[in-house]
Amino acid sequence: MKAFKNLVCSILLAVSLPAFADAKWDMPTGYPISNFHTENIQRFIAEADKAAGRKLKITIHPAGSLFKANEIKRAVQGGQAQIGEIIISGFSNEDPLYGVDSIPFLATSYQDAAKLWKASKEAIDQRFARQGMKLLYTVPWPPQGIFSTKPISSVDNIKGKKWRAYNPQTSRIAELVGAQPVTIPAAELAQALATGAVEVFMTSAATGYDSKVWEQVKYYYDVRAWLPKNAVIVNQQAFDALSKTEQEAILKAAAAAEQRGWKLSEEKNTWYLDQLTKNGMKVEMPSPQLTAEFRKVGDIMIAEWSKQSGADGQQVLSTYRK
Ligand code: PCA
Repeated sequence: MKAFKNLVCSILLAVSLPAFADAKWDMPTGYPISNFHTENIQRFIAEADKAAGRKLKITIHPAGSLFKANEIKRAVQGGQAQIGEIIISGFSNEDPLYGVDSIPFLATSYQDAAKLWKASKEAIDQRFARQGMKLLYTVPWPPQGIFSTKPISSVDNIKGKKWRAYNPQTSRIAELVGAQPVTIPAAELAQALATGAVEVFMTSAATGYDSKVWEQVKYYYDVRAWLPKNAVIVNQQAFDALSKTEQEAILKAAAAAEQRGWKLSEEKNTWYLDQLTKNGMKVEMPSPQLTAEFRKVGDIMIAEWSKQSGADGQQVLSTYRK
């Protein structure tokens, strides 16, 4: 009897859902469905919908399937997608403030990344607001290291190599170390490796795992140079069109997703690193020389950023360093 009742309930629910769902949103993301960011988003969606009384139907479109990663911000701004996930630093050509979390060796631990986010949140919120969007929450990627098909003990080993970049900072690093940068979204990394278009790149163990890079790439240097953040952003008009209950449901689910996501990123990083080893990769600390050379790159980039980012940037740096 209970099973029958449940069945009737779910049929009724299934039939009645579309009629009650007063917001149907599309949510493009750039990363695969099993990535920890995407899993976190799926929980965010489920919680927001539940708290809104099943009135928010948000459909996730992962791995650049609806919009490519670099198109998502504009799609949300223009309302082609109501909500989406982006990597903030991917847009630092628009405004240097978007790139603060991707300056090498400015913030290299979860604790410092959180401190930097606290120091930069207001300025970054303002920038999205000026563009007609609202930032709902951020979650960092695990610390960024160097993946390479060949062993690397100094910057000399990287010179002239095909270097995959995912934001302006990773392109700039390539220039500074004399590699050849080519921008490739995460969703296309495995393919680029398979065709030999990429020999070396910086990213997290998470993306290394997602892209099964061990098929071509044998070395990972755990440099921990920065923790770039993804942000979930919403079109402000779409948000304003919701009822108060729905808005509150989204904000509450977003706050929970931010907390959960930061923890998940840190906890899963160890697991991701283990998977690299298990799949035959050498996971090592960088040599002292490589570390020193990359630190120099970081110093140059901090100086460049300080200049480009003006008074707001100075403010962020001084608050962060306090
Ligand atoms: N993965 C994403 C961004 C940073 C990361 O760890 C990528 O490689 O595109």
